[in-house]
Amino acid sequence: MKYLAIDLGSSSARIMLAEKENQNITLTEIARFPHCAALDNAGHYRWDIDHLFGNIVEQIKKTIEIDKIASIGICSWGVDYGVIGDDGKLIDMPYCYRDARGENAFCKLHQGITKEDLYSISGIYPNPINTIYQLYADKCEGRYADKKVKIALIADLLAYYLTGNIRAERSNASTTGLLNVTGDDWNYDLIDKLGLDSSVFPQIIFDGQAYGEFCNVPVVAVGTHDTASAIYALEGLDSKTAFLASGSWLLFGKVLDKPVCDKVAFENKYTNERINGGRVSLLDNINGLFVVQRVVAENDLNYKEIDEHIDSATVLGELDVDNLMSQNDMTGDIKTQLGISDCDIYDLVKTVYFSLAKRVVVAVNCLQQVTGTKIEKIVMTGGATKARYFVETLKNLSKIDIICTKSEGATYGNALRQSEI
Ligand code: LFR
Repeated sequence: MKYLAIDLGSSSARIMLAEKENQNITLTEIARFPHCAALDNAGHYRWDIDHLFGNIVEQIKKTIEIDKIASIGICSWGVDYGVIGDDGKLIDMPYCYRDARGENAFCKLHQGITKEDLYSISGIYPNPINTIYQLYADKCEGRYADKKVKIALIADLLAYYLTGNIRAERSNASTTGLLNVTGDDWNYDLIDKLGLDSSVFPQIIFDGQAYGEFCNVPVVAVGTHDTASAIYALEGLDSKTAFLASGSWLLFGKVLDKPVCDKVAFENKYTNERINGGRVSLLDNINGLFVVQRVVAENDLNYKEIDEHIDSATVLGELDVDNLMSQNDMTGDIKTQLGISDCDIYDLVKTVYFSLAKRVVVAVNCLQQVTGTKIEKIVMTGGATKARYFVETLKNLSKIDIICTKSEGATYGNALRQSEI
């Protein structure tokens, strides 16, 4: 059987053909599109979704003409959404969660409800990137006040483009911060309390259900949040084993049956997202390879050269990686944190990897406190599995066994879920 797994990451989107034979899944890359958010005329970061989806749909059409495909599954980065008008069209291009409007709305929203209360209602740690703040910003700006609209998170939006049906798969919907803590539906009390329009939220569906069809091929819901699919691909996640799903972010945590939203979890900033089958990933959302990607782009570096220089480079100090979010001068921000005006660029890159590893070690200690269980193993997936120095440093600093698995974890988990339907 063959499946199409579409994995929309926030720095690159991939389409892979997955083939299952004797319980083994092999992935063949059909297309990959690097992309990024860009400033609009009003100075806001938005995604050029029409362009990205146009390319993807073209590739899907080509593939299903040639191969017999059993189903199509889509996963994407979380929290961002498109707003669809009653003519069925996107009202405008989706905002990027890195845009400053989330921060502004965060302050306003918490004038009316405390972070602690919000956390106990949804289990989601209050993070300015979350959809709840973006929707609150929409409300305050009157963005679609006079229109009848629906919202669709990015994976659901592509599924809508393909099938004409607007749904919200649970795992990605949990990243909005607007689901019940039980994870089964939107929390309409919270939605009302915030003054949001409850009619914009689509029907919730679960992984394994279908959105509809595209050219007679079923479009099925996998864990549509890329983190959920990445975790689904991992084996051996027992009570002493944590996961580290890496990409633009480092998602470090544990899989549980129920959310933990007590004081200790709140103080340690652990969030309870939903994954396949309604289980919970209790995780810390740590800034990740985005920092390295920005430095690479700004200094015209490449990863092969980084790998060649990194052993002889020097760590210049420890960075506060949680505060490295710049989209246009990451290198400058790092130097400012280090209190230097000039340095060897490979020293700077090594310092970033070192600081990211240190930050994960902090998260390990916090997770142990939150769950009361010692972590003995970390199973890693995603791009950082290829960053040799990062993995070695994490191993040395944490003194924990690190198992590196697939670098394309989300795509694999997406295909795996399809193959079980
Ligand atoms: C990873 C991820 C994280 C989410 C961030 C923004 O790709 O989906 O889980 O916090 O991107 O959506």
